[in-house]
Amino acid sequence: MSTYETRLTQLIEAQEALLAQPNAPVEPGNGIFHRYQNPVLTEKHAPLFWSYDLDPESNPHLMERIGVHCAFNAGAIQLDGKFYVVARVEGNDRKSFFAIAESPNGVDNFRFWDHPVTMPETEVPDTNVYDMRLTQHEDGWIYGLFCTERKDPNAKPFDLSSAVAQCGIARTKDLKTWERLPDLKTPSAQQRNVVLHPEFVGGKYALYTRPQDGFIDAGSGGGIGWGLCDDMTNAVVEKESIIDSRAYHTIKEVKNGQGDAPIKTPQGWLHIAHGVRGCASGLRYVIYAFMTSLEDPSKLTHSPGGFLIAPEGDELVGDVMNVAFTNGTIVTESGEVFIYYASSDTRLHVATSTIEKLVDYVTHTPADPLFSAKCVAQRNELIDKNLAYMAKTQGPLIDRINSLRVK
Ligand code: M1P
Repeated sequence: MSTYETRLTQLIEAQEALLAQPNAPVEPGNGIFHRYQNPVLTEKHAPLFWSYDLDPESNPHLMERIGVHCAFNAGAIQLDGKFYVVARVEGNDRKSFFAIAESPNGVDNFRFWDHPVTMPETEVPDTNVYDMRLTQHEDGWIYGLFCTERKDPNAKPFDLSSAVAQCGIARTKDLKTWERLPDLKTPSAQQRNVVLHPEFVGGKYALYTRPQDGFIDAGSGGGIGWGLCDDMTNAVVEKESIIDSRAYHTIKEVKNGQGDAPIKTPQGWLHIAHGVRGCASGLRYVIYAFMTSLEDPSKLTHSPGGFLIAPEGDELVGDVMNVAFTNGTIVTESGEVFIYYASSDTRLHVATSTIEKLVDYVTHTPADPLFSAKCVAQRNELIDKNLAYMAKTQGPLIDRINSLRVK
């Protein structure tokens, strides 16, 4: 066999095995959601014909020509019973693009479509596009809101890092053909993590924003914002108000951002978001949840303390360490919730739960008391409740818990 044939056989076999690999929940989990054994999407899921020239005449060593580096932060949607994610795929050249992958069950067997998304541009070319949120709006369109990043026109001559982030907007009916609309205009210098609410509010489109002064720093901005606009074909938010603020010494001290569009539940709009804090190893990104009112989606009603999902194990390592980030969820008719989250800007995972469990979590997890002494008091309240319950209850399981205690 030639080098070409040997390598092609190895590559095909490795990819076939990866794509066919079943995924299973990791037990026992924490009762709120289940993690899964394997990521659902990685750079190795990219079709071989995206990276290799498969013609032995022009590529006798079967070398990669245009490498795919990672596949992560994905928007998500269910259409006709199938699960689709629109992933942020990054080439070896650092540029991201969008690509759709589909799965029959949402947890494994994700396969990319043959071509990435061809996203039309506005008059100002996007240097980089990423983190699309898909919203099936009641106006009949599926909107994709994403970050469009361009070089800062005011950067000093040798500053090749300063950038401006804004919200790009596109819409589609089938995920195949996309109509690009003008970028969102807001009072803020920069925007990232903008998400469209799925319903009209008072006859207007409603948007979750994330005002920020600089490309990385929220500065005087930050918090999850809220604004209304008349027309998505020329989207302008004139006034932003903050519905979920940053707070000192919490998981969202430095910045936060809405994940996917909120989920409508009988108790309120359930939001899954990300929060960022600083630490000695840099920024730490975790996923958290909160709830807003059905009557007024901009009114915070429940704010459980701490994170819902934090990066752990292999998830901690990647291109940008210590990151759990989400911009895609799918809710099935039966109330199952698929939270697509990426780890360390490298790969995509799924966590599954149900509306019932997440509402229970959001409505029964106490808020962050903000001070250590108050956290101890909060925990002691739970401990005392449990010890009282264990004292008055008998049975083999309670006996086993008791056997684990210091006597
Ligand atoms: O690198 C971590 C994340 O950083 C950005 O998120 P935020 O705007 O909250 O800082 C985004 O670039 C995101 O894609 C990335 O995962």
